[in-house]
Amino acid sequence: EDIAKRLSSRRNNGEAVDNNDHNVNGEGEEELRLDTFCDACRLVAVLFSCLGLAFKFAESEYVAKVGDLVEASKCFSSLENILDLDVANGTVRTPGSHSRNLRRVRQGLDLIRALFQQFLSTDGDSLKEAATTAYSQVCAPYHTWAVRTAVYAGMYTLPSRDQLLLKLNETDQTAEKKMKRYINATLPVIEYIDKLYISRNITLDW
Ligand code: 1PZ
Repeated sequence: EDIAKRLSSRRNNGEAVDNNDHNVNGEGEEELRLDTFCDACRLVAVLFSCLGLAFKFAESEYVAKVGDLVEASKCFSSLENILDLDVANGTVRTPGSHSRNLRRVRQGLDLIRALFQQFLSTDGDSLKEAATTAYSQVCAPYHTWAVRTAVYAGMYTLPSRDQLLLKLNETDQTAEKKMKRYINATLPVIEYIDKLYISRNITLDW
């Protein structure tokens, strides 16, 4: 819930990620602050504790990438700044670069968004199915064969839907409300991040 709150309170402060925003990079537009973004990203960590051992790798990957952005936030105030630096250095897609890690974190946020959407739109007690669909849509196309295989194998170890709700200390109703808030708060931010790349002629096929 906190992540939704932080992301949406930021949106209320500035118009930079408004829905029909045509010039996110235009002069006078408010940028998304990197430290604010990182604070929100860190809150996702609670979810990992519910997924079990098989997803420890996903957790350490995500935490490492957010950690790199936290480091970067000491020198760079906005998301645009880190992209501009990597564009200038030709390191946008270089493993370990801030711009690459930002893209990965964005994919993590989007994965959770897709998972929540699956969770809300399907009945039954299978979290595996919702997670598999979400992963196939959002992350699988960009992951290596080895990673994909490991993730699909790990899906068998996921808790059931009801077990997850129990661990999160939520009911169907409270979870629905919070997941919807997350989806609504995250979508414009994801779109905003994509535009940062696209407006610099960087494709998103990686
Ligand atoms: C109840 C929720 C169930 C959801 C289950 C979905 C789990 C997805 C697991 C994804 C594993 C990613 C493993 C590692 C991928 C790396 O190859 C890439 C490449 O990084 P690079 O080459 O740039 O160094 N790393 C990432 O994509 C990092 C971020 C992925 C983490 C996503 C986690 C999302 C949160 C899951 C739900 C809490």
